[in-house]
Amino acid sequence: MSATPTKSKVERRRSREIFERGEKILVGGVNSPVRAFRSVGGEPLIIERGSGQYLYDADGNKLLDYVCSWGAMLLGHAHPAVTRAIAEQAQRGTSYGATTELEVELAGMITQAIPSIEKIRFVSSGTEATMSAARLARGATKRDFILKFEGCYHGHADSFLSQAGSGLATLGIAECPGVPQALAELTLNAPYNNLGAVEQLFSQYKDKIAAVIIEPIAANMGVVPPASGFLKGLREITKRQGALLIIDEVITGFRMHFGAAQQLALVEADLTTLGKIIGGGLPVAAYGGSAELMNHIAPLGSVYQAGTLAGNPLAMRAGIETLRQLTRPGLYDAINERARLLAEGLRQALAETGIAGQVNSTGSLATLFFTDAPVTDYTSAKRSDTKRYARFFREMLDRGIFLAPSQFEAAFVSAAHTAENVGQTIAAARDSFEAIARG
Ligand code: KE4
Repeated sequence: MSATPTKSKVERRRSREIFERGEKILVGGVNSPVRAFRSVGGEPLIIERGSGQYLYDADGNKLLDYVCSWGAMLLGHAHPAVTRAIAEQAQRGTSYGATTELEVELAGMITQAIPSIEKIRFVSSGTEATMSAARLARGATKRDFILKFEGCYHGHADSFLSQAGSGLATLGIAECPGVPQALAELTLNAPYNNLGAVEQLFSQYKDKIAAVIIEPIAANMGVVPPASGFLKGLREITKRQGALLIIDEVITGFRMHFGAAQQLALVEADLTTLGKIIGGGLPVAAYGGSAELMNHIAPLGSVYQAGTLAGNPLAMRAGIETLRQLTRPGLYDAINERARLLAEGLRQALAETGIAGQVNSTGSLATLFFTDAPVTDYTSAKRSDTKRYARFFREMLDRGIFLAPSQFEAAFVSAAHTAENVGQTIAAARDSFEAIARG
C-alpha cells in the first residue's frame, strides 16, 4: 500500500507575493480564467518548473500533477528528448515566417496516423483550429448555422460561447457578453448523447446547418463518454442532411492511442481539429480533412485563414519529438491501465467512505463528479455539488496532489505517472473523503 501523502499546512509566501504583483497587471492575475481557482477557492499556484509527473511551485512545493497543461503533456513535463529537440532548434532561430520541412514532417506523421485527414493546416491554438474549421464548413456548404452540444467547449471563438463547458461552466457563464445576438443565434445547442434533439434541430433548420461540432469524448463538462452509437448516429444524420461533421480532438487527439478517438468509434469526420499533445506543450493546433474540402482554404480557395506563428519551427520540433516518443510500444496500454486503476480506486474509496460520487473515465481521462446520479450530459453534470468538489480539490492540494481547479474539467494521466503515484492518489482521496465526511 503506497504511503498516503500527508496533509500539511503548505507555505506559499513567495507564490502569494508573485500572484499579488501579477494581479495588478494581469486580469485576475492569470492568462486563462480557470487558473484563477475562482470556483475552488484558495490561492492560485505560481509554478516555477515541471519534471515528469511533478510540478514545483515558486515556494519549492512539489505537486503530483493531474492537469498536465490541460492534457498537452501526455509524456509528462520536460521530457529529455523533447527538451533537447527544442534546444537544438532554438539554436537555428525560433520563427521565419516561411515554410520549413518540419511542417511537412509533422503534417506527414499526423495524416499517416489519421487517414481521414488528407490535408492539414497548422494554427497556434485550439480556438483558431475550431474557428477556422467552422468558417470552412460555412464557406464550403454556404450554410450559416453551427450545431454544438451543451457543455462542450471548443475554445473562445464567438460562435462557440453559448452553453459551453470548461471555463464558462466553471464561472457559470451561459451566454457571453460581446457576442452579437445576430451571431449567437446561428449557434444551436443540443444535449450531449441525444440524437433525437439533433434530428429535431435538423428538421427545424432544414438545409441551414453547415456543421455539427462535437468532442468525441466530452471532457469540458467533466468527462462524459459518448453513449454507444451516438457518434455513428451523428455521422449518419449529418451525411443525410448534407452537413459536415467536425470532430474536435484538441484533447483526445493522440491521447487514447496514436491517432484520433474517432477511429476507435469507427467514425470518420469531415473535419478534425487537433491541439495540445501534437505540440508537446508548445503552441500547435491544426484542422484537417479531405483535400477537396481543405482546398477551399486560401491560398487555393477563398476561405481566408492565416497566422504569423502558424507552423512555428520550434513548436513543430516539439510536436515531432513528442509524437516520436508516443510510438514507443506498450506506452498507451501502460498509461490507460494506470488511469483505469486510478478510476477504480477512487470508486472504491467513495464507496468505503460513503461519499456520493460518480467517476467517469475513459482512456487517460477521468472526472470525479460529486453527485449520486450517473453523469451522461451537461444537465446531469451540473447537478454535481461544486462546493464539495472545491473542498476535495483543496484537501488534495494540501496533500500535494494538483487536480483540475473545476468540477467541469478532466484529470489527465501522463506516461510519467507511476503505479505508486496512483496508489498515493487513491490513499489521499480516501483521506480527503473522510475529512469531507467529518464536515
Ligand atoms: P485553446 O484555444 O485553449 O488552445 O483550445 C481550445 C479548445 C478546443 N477544443 C477543446 C476540446 C478544448 O478542450 C479546448 C481547450 N481546453 C481547455 C481545458 N478544458 C483549455 C484550458 C484553458 O482554457 O485554460
